[in-house]
Amino acid sequence: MKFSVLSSLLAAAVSVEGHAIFQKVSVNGADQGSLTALRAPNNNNPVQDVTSSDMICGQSGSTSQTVLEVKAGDKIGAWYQHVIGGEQFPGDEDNPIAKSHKGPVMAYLAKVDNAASSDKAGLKWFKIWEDTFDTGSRTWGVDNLLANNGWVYFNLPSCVADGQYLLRVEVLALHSASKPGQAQFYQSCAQINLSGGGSTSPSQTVSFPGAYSADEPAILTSIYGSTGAPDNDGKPYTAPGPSPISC
Ligand SMILES: *[C@@H]1O[C@H](CO)[C@@H](O)[C@H](O)[C@H]1NC(C)=O
Ligand SMILES: [Cu+2]
Repeated sequence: MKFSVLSSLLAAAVSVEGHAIFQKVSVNGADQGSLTALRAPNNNNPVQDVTSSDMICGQSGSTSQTVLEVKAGDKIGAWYQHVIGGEQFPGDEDNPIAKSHKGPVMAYLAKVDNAASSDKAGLKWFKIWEDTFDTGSRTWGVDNLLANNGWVYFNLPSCVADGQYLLRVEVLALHSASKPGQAQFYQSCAQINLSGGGSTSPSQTVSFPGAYSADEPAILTSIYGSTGAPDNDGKPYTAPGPSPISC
């Protein structure tokens, strides 16, 4: 029947687009509300060109006027969901992100003059946290995001200098990454004003775009082991970009 062929094609088309958007922040468990303090894309399509300026905070979408007041060491939550608001439809199995989308989750900071208005281009980024791949349990950062209903948690470093920053949180989905240009990057930036910090201004920084290359082993890679499972064959995985700073 033509109709059932068409509907199964449509179902397949929807299921391969199990993308996601970082759309909400929490500070020490306090949910700040949809898109508050965020520069976020307004659709859930991934960035796949590592040379694109969309690598910074995602495709251009909304920019909040809010800057969050945070303290060094605060526990930050970044909430990913399939579309803005959560599920695309009731019972959406690709919420918060399609289960196929294995890969690391990372967080970076860049100092800015004014978190609400400074240009996102030309900043000096340093990594503060990453959740990559655990060889023991064979689970990815994205598996922890899935287990927490889309929330990713990390602490702000205790030692960085006070001031305003963009906080970039990134999911790198590697399910199709064995082909060039098929790794999927999902990121937004939160606007923060940090106080109670230390004196560290990391000197080793990277640029976005620029930090990543399309053909580096962290990005052009097959995560499927000999059984076909997305378990990196039990081998360690090193995320792209620098190592997180330590305080
Ligand atoms: C950032 O936080 C500091 C310390 O609380 C405060 O003095 C300053 O006014 C804040 N800056 C902005 C732009 O909110
Ligand atoms: Cu996707």
